[in-house]
Amino acid sequence: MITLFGESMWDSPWVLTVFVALKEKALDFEIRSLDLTLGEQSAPEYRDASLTGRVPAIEHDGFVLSESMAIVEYLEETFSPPEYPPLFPASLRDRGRARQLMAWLRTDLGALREARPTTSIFFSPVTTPLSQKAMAARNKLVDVAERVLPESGGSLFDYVTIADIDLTLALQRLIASGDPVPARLAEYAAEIWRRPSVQAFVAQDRPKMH
Ligand SMILES: N[C@@H](CCC(=O)N[C@@H](CS)C(=O)NCC(=O)O)C(=O)O
Repeated sequence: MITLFGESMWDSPWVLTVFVALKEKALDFEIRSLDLTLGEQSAPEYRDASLTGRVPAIEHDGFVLSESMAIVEYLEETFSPPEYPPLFPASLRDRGRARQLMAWLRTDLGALREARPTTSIFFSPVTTPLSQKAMAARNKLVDVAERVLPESGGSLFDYVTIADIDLTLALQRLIASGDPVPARLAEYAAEIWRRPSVQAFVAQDRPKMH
């Protein structure tokens, strides 16, 4: 049995990654949504079990793990291909590249994440123009995406992987608020966003006001 610990606003990009990973693997899981505004992540029971007191975390047969990258790696190795659908690409180098992109998207582009928080995707767009710093981050994201995505279209690697989900979420930060995104990237992001696993996250009930 697997439990996903998420958050009640349903706008965490890292919960999205794990939710989609579980869906793509077609695993049964239940969801426990913590209210971060009430500090439920810091309640002793959750903090002790998760170690870090952050979401996402999963519990699998009594084992609790937080940090989205660690979780998707754990899921890939526990529910491994070919029995279960893969989350990562097949070749060693492609897997390296996928992990590189995922690590990068978690640690860089801070100005863009601040200017275009995920509330702009799941609640309401931001109308303020991008600052110089946020624009520089936007340019870097677009440049990297253009270089790693095949010009002929399609996903990052031979099939859609969890790295495509993270890259798409980053591009959605721009798309949702009408910031300029090259057509090729917008089409890619729209296609990934239409996946049932992603749409299941988008369709979750959210409080009306943020
Ligand atoms: N590096 C972590 C980031 C997790 C994270 O930032 N979680 C936020 C929600 S998006 C959180 O739990 N915030 C509450 C807190 O830190 O107290 C991951 O990839 O899982």
